[in-house]
Amino acid sequence: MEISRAQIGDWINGLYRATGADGFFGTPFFAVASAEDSYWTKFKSIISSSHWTPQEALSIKYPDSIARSVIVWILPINEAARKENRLKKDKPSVSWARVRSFGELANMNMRTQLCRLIVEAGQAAVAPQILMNEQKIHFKSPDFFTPFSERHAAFVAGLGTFSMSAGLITEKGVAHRIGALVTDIPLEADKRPYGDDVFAWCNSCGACIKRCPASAIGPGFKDRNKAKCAEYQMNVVTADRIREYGWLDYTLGCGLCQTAVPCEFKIPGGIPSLKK
Ligand code: B12
Ligand code: SF4
Ligand code: SF4
Repeated sequence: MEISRAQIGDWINGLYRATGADGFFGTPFFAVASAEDSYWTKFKSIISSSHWTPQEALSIKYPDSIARSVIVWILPINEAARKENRLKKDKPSVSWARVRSFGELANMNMRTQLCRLIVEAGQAAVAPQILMNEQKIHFKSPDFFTPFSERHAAFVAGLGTFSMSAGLITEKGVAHRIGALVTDIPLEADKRPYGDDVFAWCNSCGACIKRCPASAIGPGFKDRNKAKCAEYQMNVVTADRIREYGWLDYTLGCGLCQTAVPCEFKIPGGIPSLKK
């Protein structure tokens, strides 16, 4: 069976309901990047020489397959969780933290199941985030990068651009989670409506700087302090987690910079001028 783009869309929509992701997220949308896009090799110098190209990721499980496409989906965070988080000034709301902890489990199941459906239909597919978990690869201070950045994959697929807060601004805004997989299915790649402008959809309004309780965002992306953001989430947000949230083990997140900002659920208006 030849797997079409329409079939991929049907599977994503089906899994969105089957995994319970529909309890945490709005309707998903997806796009395709070519596995041969020149950005994948550029990321070896922009991010790290250890960042996987699609071929390197696919070869981990399927050494004889040729990577053709990277499928990337966006799960916009549901309005109720966004609304509740908008009111918060220090820590994430309970419903935002639920999305981070348990919505991401549904997203993990979407990654696993979509790969399984593709493999069952006779093609190869791997989800880099699952490979990283299997290999117990975790991000480390001070650079906080992993061997496959799903935000960068979404950028290459034409789904959105980076921003002052570091979040990826899509046509449905910055408050979302991402999933990605690499496959040997030859799908037509989507165009990037923003060309190569990495920060095109951020209007540099600075609202995210004011929202950040950890002072981890500055006017240029080099001013971002990932360690402050991570420490805030790991130490301050979780300090009284049983009483405030009621569950253990899973990350609670924060995301104040992704709510009550002009890019929360749309591309913000204004003229882009981010200091790079
Ligand atoms: C490590 C990590 C973190 C770390 C560090 C985050 C950070 N700021 O980099 C910590 C723990 C702090 C963190 C926090 C959060 N995270 Co996090 N995290 C990741 C993880 C696991 C890896 C990210 C990675 O490898 N990045 C690579 C580095 C290089 O990216 P970067 O430094 O941001 O990239 C910059 C440069 O490359 C620069 N750049 C410079 N030159 C060029 C040139 C070109 C051509 C390009 C394209 C870019 C570029 O642009 C980028 C933006 O400034 C991903 C999952 C994944 N596997 O992708 C999730 C992920 C990025 N996190 C996510 C989320 C939602 C969050 C939080 C909101 C927590 C929450 N859920 O409440 C916060 C938001 C923090 C923020 N301001 O963005 C989502 C992002 C979705 C979105 N809306 O953008 C992801 C994709 C998880 C997912 N699957 O959905 N996270
Ligand atoms: S709040 Fe403003 S400056 Fe920050 S990411 Fe959104 S559009 Fe860009
Ligand atoms: S997630 Fe929270 S701590 Fe991290 S940059 Fe955004 S607002 Fe700041």
